[in-house]
Amino acid sequence: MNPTTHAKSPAVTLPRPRLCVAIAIAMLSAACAVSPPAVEQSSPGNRPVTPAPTPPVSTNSVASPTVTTSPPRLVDSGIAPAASDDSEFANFGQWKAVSVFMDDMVARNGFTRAELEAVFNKTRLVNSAIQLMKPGPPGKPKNWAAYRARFVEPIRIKAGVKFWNTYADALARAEAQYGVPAEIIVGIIGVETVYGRNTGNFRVMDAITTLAFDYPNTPTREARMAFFRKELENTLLFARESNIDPFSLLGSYAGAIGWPQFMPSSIRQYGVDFDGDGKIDLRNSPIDAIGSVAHYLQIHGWKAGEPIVFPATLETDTSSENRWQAFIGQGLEAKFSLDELSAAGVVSKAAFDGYRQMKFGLVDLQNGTGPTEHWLGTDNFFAITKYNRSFFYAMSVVDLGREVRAARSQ
Ligand SMILES: [Ca+2]
Repeated sequence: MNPTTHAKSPAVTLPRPRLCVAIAIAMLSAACAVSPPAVEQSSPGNRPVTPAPTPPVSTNSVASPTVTTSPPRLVDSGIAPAASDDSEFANFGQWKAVSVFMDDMVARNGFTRAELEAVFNKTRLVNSAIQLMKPGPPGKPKNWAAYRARFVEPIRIKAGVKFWNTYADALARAEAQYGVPAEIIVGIIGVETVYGRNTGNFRVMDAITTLAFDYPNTPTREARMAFFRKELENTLLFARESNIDPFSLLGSYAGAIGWPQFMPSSIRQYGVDFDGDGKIDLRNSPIDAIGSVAHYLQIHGWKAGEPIVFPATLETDTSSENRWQAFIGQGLEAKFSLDELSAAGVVSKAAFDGYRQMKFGLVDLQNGTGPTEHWLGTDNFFAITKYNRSFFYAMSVVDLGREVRAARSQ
């Protein structure tokens, strides 16, 4: 989900609404990507409108302690990071759509109009966020080998070994608690941000507000703006719940935050205070990032101890009549039995040897003009695609994690 990472990524294999940045287009990702489920936490907005029963009126002049039960307000620290250089004042507070949004936040979440106007009058429009969301030029054919080479390479592997050694205890604890292997957590954080190196320096308020109200003119513009307005709501709620200045949040051009590039809604739903300091901070706490990634995958279907993906070949002779083609592009889930796959000409000896009862999905990794690779993905493989809706992404995570583990054991 890292904007930087994604922006550079080659074509992705699936159409995506993305999680994070990924969204973007080109690529995008996680935690981001996932469209946020309904917010489950109780928020001030869900509190009863009726105030608590009024205590008996005191006849003396001592102030009643109950007078201080005002709802939490957004923090204005006055020391928020500077906006990015390519941003500009856009007077968002005067935009009609922003005004409608503010009214909605007042009605549903208990913000005051005044505090929201104060925020949007300081929010800036990020030109590069708009540019980066525009579709790229007609692409070359998707190329798994080229994509993989960007993410599974010596610099990232070396950084992964260092990361694993530094945070071995937290990784082991996350694996024990959530059932997600350390190497998968290591793979995701490496692909996302090269272990915290590329987390982005855009003010999240600026980036998300820009995309929520001035998304480029693409076929999916309305849906994308709705997505970012939901993220904007979550940004404001997260800041208020965490008692932090919303402008203190920094992230990618798409608003993805920290080492794992979580969108604000994902932080609120899946973020974990894994270092126990009382707050979820995915930008400054790699340990919180580790716990949050593992929790995210667990919630999205990771099954402890089960395999992830198996190499497969296809029978393209006349006897199978290429019936395997019916299993291409069948969504991001493992829903086919080995029996029905093999009847259609999909061969995977490793899967047949030990996992006859599992369900699989057929994964195709196109290699430009070269031959396409095929694999059988399990629920665990598809859990990774919930982080970023791309076969290329998920396979890169698996491969990087495995390479880091191998390098670490040498
Ligand atoms: Ca923490």
